[in-house]
Amino acid sequence: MKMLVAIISTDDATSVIRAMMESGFSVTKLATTGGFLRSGNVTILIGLDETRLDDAFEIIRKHCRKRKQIVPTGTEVGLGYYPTMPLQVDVGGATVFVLDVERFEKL
Ligand code: 2BA
Repeated sequence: MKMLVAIISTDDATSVIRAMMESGFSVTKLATTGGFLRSGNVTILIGLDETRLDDAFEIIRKHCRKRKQIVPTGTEVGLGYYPTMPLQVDVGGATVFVLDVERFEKL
């Protein structure tokens, strides 16, 4: 068994989670905050059989669009850095980790 941890944009979360549920995945949604932009994103946890990893990746690819975001001057990003010019960053897509699950039980 694997644990898929995906950090996705809040804007994409509803459609990703709906598609995951329709495909039979169990999903836990966490409200999280990115360290750089300090704005909300969503982390989803999905425990799944290894054979279904490709299905899950396909859903994430289909529903998570990459987009540009402008960070205005005077906004704190990273470790106390305030850009003096508007900063363009890529957001969206997804950051995905796949972890081995040592043991899984529902008690
Ligand atoms: P944030 O840390 O808020 O980062 C948002 C986006 O800002 C990043 O998108 C990246 O395009 C940009 N960015 C991040 N650090 C930067 C820097 N030092 N200089 C310039 N631009 C920078 P993504 O890379 O797609 O990451 C989206 C979110 O995924 C991140 O939000 C963070 O919450 C999470 N994340 C990304 N990589 C991670 C990792 N290795 N471990 C844990 N969380 C991660």
